[in-house]
Amino acid sequence: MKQRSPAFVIGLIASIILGFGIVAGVWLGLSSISGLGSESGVFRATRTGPNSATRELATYPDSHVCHPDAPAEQAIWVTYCSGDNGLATKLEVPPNSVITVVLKQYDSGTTLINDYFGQVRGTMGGVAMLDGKPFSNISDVSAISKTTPGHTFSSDPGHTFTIQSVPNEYRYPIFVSVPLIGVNSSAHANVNVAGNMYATPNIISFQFRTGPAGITYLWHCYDPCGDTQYARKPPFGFSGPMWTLGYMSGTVSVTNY
Ligand SMILES: [Cu+2]
Repeated sequence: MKQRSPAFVIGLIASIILGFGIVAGVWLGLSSISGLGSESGVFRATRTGPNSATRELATYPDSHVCHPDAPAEQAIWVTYCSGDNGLATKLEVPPNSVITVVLKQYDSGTTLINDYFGQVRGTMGGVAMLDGKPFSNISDVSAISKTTPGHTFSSDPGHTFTIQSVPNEYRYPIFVSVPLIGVNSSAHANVNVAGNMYATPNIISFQFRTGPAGITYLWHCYDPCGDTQYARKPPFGFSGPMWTLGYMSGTVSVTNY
């Protein structure tokens, strides 16, 4: 057997150690992705016809329902959920369709910083429905409160559901924004969702149209709801859950399925 130089042997050992390091690194990386797997669950709107689909969403004043394993700091974060249990991080909707969003809003109101987001924008008919009654601006809500016995609303939204194009995406721009009217902060917590008690949610629905497949949009909240603990003014209200995927932001992908 040919004699190898000490440098060769050292190099060989170093390569083996480096190789193990890379394998371990990749494995750890993949493990952390699988750990985040529940964070990145894709939720498709349910097809209701050749050119229509519907998606149920919910917004909660904490993350108990959709992030039951969240550490204490995140457990109090406001959250969007898909229906009553799934995460709303990555939504998918079919192309060239009318999408009906039905949203249960369990949270109380937070004053908007920018009145622009008090207006319903980009929906079909320029309106959204609040417990079955149309509104186009948060200023319409007091009149709806008067004609809805036993259910008063906050004069502020709890969140906004806003869909917009991502930077540098010039195809089929979508801008949809709906102020999600808050529940009255004095309302009784009388609804049990997965062992957590909340006030009766406001049911908010609206419709928008999608264009071609293959485009991903952002959804985001523009009500400064992010500082659940201290209710401080911005920038704190735009921190924490506001910039965390699966809490107050995510994506909407137009996909063939
Ligand atoms: Cu919000």
